Amino acid sequence: MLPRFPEGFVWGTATSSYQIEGAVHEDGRGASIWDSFCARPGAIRNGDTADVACDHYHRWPEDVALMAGLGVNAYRFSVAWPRIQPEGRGPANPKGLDFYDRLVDALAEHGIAPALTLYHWDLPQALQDAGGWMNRDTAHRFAEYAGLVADRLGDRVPTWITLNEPFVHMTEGHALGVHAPGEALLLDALPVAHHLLLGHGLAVPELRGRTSGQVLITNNYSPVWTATDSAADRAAATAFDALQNRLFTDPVLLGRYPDLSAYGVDGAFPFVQDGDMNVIAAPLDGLGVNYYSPTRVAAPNSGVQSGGASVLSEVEGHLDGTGLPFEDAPIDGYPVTAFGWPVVPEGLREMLLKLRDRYGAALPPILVTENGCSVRDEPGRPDQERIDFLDGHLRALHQAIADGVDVRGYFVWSLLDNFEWAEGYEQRFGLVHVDFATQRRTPKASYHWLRERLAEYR
Ligand code: PNW
Repeated sequence: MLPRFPEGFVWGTATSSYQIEGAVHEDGRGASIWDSFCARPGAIRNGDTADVACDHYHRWPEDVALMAGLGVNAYRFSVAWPRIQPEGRGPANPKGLDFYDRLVDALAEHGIAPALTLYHWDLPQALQDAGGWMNRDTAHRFAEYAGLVADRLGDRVPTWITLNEPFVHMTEGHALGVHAPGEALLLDALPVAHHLLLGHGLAVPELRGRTSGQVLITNNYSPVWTATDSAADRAAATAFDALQNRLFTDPVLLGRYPDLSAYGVDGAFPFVQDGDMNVIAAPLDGLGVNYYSPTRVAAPNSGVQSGGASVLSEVEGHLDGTGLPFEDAPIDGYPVTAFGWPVVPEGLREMLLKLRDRYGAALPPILVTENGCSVRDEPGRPDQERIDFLDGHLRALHQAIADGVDVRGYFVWSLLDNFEWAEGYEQRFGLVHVDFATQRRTPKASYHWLRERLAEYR
């Protein structure tokens, strides 16, 4: 039996538009950068695309019923910007809004509170053609889009998340080129970080004017461990921590960029204009925390074997010779997921305590907006690994709450097996199995386990 969580705790599952919806040509949806990226030969494992994905665009009533059966009281999903503004600008496409309108109402009928993410990486291709997030104008386009969505749904959505994991979007999409839009700019991608943050900051007042819901940003966090206690390895860990855990949080909570001098960046960013940092630091009602695993780093050229679990290890080959001030180091002694990510439940508690210690009174209440693991899909393989993962992380989370961290909710990534970006359909994160040939959904053992746990709270 799990320890008891506070009264009113938010329990949910999470998904994102591009990973589940499919129906990429329907009801006036425009192209997104992920449609283009998937069409690049070799970009996605097995040549998979998300043209159909989980066909959630048509099967959403069944998916809502699955959540109702699970007993969650919240659902985190994202809106596909190209459904709302097919060209990334101009008036809203009513059919695009209608889809989310119906979804939100159906959720309400089952007592499931929507947590709406405005941007989970699916930029309209038309905006990419105009420079994408390298172009400052995209930040203004994002704020306009946020207003259009809130015009329609502001009265019924209690939780708004501006951006999902801008760190991964910047790094994998714009610095390393393994995600859409497939740009490999390395540190020259820094303007992307600023324009994403500016878009977030500009969107906040647009939302405030149209909803009384809470407004958050979601970042992915990873406690950074140092390979050894040497001064060089500790410096490497500090440098990576600034990138992974601070670049998208310090500006939002403290109104300034972290020290990036280890990267040869002096902080006089030419792309920062007067007043930007005030816009970016608009007060928030909460912070979304996605947690998967810790990262272990060493000083560059220390010859350590890769094998950690992070943006870093996933793209290790891309880092050779880049002159970055850190190197990925393996984390041994823990079970690993199908992705190869080590399972370190206490890392969630460690990260939450670090956030509290680092930001103190500037840290708003936390929602854990993603946590979960991929398990190999083998006939007869029990889903015990996911059960153990969730059980361990929920215990660590409970401990962090007992330590005094103000955590208000927890969302499992993910409701369904889905399109796992560059990994295609091979990595299965779902509580519910999806047979992509037939679209048949089958709840896994972890779904039933979580349903029983949630029933204990009712
Ligand atoms: C998140 N890392 O991405 C995303 O928000 C989801 O869309 C995704 O499906 C999920 O996690 C599982 O991957 C991440 O390398 C991508 O540390 C990479 C990392 C972490 C999160």
